[in-house]
Amino acid sequence: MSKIINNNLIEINKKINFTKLISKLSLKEKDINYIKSIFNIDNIKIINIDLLKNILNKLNYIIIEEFNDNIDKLYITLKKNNNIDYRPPIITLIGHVDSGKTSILDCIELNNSINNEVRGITQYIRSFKVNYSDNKNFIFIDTPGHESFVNIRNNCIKISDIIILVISVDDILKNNIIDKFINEILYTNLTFKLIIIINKIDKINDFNSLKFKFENNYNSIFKNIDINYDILYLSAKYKKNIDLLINNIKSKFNYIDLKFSKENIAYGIVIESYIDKNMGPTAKIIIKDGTINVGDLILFDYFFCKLKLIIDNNNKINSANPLNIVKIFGLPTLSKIGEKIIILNDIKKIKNIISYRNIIKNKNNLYINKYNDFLNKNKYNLNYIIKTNSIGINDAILHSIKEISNNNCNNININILKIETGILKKDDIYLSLNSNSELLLFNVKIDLNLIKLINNFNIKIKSYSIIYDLIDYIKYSIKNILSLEEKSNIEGNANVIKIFNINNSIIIGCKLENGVFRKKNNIKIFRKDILLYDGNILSMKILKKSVNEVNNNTEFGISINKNNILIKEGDKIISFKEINE
Ligand SMILES: Nc1nc2c(ncn2[C@@H]2O[C@H](COP(=O)(O)OP(=O)(O)OP(=O)(O)O)[C@@H](O)[C@H]2O)c(=O)[nH]1
Ligand SMILES: [Mg+2]
Repeated sequence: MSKIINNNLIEINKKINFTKLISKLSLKEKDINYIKSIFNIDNIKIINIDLLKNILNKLNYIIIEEFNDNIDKLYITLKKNNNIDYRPPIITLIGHVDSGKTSILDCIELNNSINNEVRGITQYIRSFKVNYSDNKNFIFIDTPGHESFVNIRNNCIKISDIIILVISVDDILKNNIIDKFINEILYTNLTFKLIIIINKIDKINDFNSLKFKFENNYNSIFKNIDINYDILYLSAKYKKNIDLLINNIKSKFNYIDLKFSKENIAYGIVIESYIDKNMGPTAKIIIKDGTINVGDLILFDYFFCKLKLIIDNNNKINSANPLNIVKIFGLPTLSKIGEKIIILNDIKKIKNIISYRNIIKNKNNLYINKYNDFLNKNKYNLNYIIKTNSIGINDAILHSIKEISNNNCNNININILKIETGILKKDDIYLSLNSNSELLLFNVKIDLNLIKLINNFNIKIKSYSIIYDLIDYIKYSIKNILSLEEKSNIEGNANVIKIFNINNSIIIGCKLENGVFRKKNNIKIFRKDILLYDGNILSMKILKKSVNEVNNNTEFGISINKNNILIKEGDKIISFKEINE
């Protein structure tokens, strides 16, 4: 159903009842007559979207059909001038982990930024502008190769004029890897020029046979999808054929639409997002059209701000256009990488759009929550609170976790209670305690004051500087639970609700959640994936009566002979059939 969100924001479906629409919009008689005369419609009730769009555009209404495409549509609707200036092309390098993307860009940028990265893995987007003497400027974007960063990569691909797919000689016959990246490109952008780089040619002796193998393989694929591309053979290590690459890029200038107008409504994309020590939430942006000025109102996905400061290469500037990559300040919160931004100096319009987006988001969240409730029954929960130093990392982590959840865990819930960029706070520790969650830190330091708190509460906390290690840890935790389930004939699981330490034994008050507990069972006691106890049950009682078996969600007590002070309320006990049974 189409609906009017408010007076000038309309959510429309495929067909819309025109009479109803204009009555709801309370258009003036003269406007209705105008519409009818222009579009030659008289008695029409249902009109199609395209016609409606034309009509409403003429009346200065904003039409939002698809949530994700708003900015594009707004831009097209509001764009005024024909493009007259030239902007630098945006060139994005994509390719498998370790194919050499960063090394190639290092050769181009001539500063060895690879040394600044932990183990040389790109975990953030890097973008920079190169000026050549013949006034041909390029904007390069380096993307990470790991699967987790697919969303960020897609956002970069979307705005690129030239895409460089880097393939290492080690991977040239790994069709699954190459296909994956080709698909990523093809599904997200259809108006780009493609360059394929085979990198690390210094590693092979028989160059001709390599060339033959690769080209034979991939010519056939590209023939079917009707895409032009050039293949260049490089060695970033020995800086071989870098000039060939630059010339190849320059040769493509004439075939790309690089025009923009400084007068147009400005729109662009967030390429980096982080918290600046002095200025707070900050975004690095690439502008695709128009001019942004200090004081402009800039719309992000769910918030807007007045631009306080624009910095280009450490210099304060008052306005920027597609010739600059700039940092902007004054944001109330962090934006997502890849988020599209638009300058709309109309606070009413901006608020309308944000409220519309929130309506849609809440609607979606409601469904997601319901779905999660449905899925959550009888499952193991792995709860995490994640703090990072970059919003791009958050996206990548969430993406990976989604993949893991889809593929690996039948009855394990990975619950991310919070994923946030910023320092570790007391609140995070309390949340971890109350929700039985593990704290995962990515490039976030722990303040000395908090260490005592963490130790006191026995909070499980892990620090990472490599995203893949963090993801591997989550995978490992899942594997632990799965392997337990598969191998060990689980009979039941219970929660620890109270602990009594008596002499040399420990009595654990439990509540059975699923299955049965038998006195002869072996049990394992876990806190998340950490094994605290593995052994047998000494005695089992319901109230004061000894029993051999417990079932039906009963509360019961067991004693074990080890005074394990680690066990506490909230831990999980799993009972297993005896091995020789
Ligand atoms: N032999 C050889 N090694 C290279 C070449 N180019 C890069 N390498 C090495 O390959 C490794 C990975 O290079 P990177 O440039 O970090 O690869 P990347 O594609 O940016 O990797 P991610 O950012 O993780 O996706 C490093 O150890 C480089 O020194 C080359 O032309 N020849
Ligand atoms: Mg890299």
